[in-house]
Amino acid sequence: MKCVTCRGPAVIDIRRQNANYCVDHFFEQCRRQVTKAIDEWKMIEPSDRVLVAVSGGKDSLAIWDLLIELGYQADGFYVGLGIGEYSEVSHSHAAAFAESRGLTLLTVDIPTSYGYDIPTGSRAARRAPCSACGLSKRHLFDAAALEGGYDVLVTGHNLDDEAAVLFGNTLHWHTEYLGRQLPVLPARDGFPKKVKPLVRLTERETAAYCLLKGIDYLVDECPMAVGNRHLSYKEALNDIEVKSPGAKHSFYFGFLDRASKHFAPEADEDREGLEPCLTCGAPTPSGTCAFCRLVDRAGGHQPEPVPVELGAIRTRTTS
Ligand code: Q46
Ligand code: ZN
Ligand code: ZN
Repeated sequence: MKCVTCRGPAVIDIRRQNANYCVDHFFEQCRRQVTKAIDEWKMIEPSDRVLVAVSGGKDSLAIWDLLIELGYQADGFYVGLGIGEYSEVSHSHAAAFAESRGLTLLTVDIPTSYGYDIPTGSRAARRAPCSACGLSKRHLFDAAALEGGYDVLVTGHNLDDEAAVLFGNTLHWHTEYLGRQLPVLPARDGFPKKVKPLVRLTERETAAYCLLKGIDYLVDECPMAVGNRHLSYKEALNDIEVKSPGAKHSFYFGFLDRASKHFAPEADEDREGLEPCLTCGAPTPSGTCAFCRLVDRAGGHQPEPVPVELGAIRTRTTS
């Protein structure tokens, strides 16, 4: 197997491109794909302050590393979910990566700051763990980006993630979500700009990137992911991809090119008419936001205001 660029020994084959790469040209290929996504979708300006949502897994550490390599000024943000050993190990990977490169990792620990954890809190609130977890993370990511004055929030969603979400939303015709499934969501009142620069790379490629770069990431799946439909959609798409290399790419990018605009009006309607949450000030259709209601039902509490330099998020108040 030879590298398509230099004819040296290749370490990875990328079937959807019908190409093999040596280590250096694979790194170059990853940087090229991320740059292409950033340029094509105007994701990040060179002077932007970037906040990367970091879980300690391969995708978030790979995109943090790639953004630093590409010269962006990027801090990391980690949310402790209180999922036992899984959370402890994931935090140690995120912290070790930041330390090894002299980067800043902001951290909010939900049990410490909000008084609940995802396994018991989701049960108490009668929500599926991933639903409570996703809601908590989205709220805290947005708050951290806005309160830290960051220009853009980066998440590590890759092509497999986006194709699987698209598959699920199409299967059930969640049209209000289809209009929002874009690699860039612009900033608007109460929401930071959110971007997904890894959408041109698969999870096999982000894993290979970390392995070849010596980035130690959390390999284990979250124990709460068992039975998660998202994983079964990924498996279904992987089966299709084996028989038809490039299927995921054409499914997702074909949707962006040809279909997503048809669903945009419905998604816009969904985001209109928001007002500040009575408890935390985050945008919500009315009254108290879904996150504050979750905190309440999960038996938690709102955090005490603490200085930002201690790494926690201050409580916002409505004006
Ligand atoms: S961390 Fe949270 Fe995932 Fe675990 S509880 Fe579900 S959503 S599976 S990305
Ligand atoms: Zn090469
Ligand atoms: Zn709120």
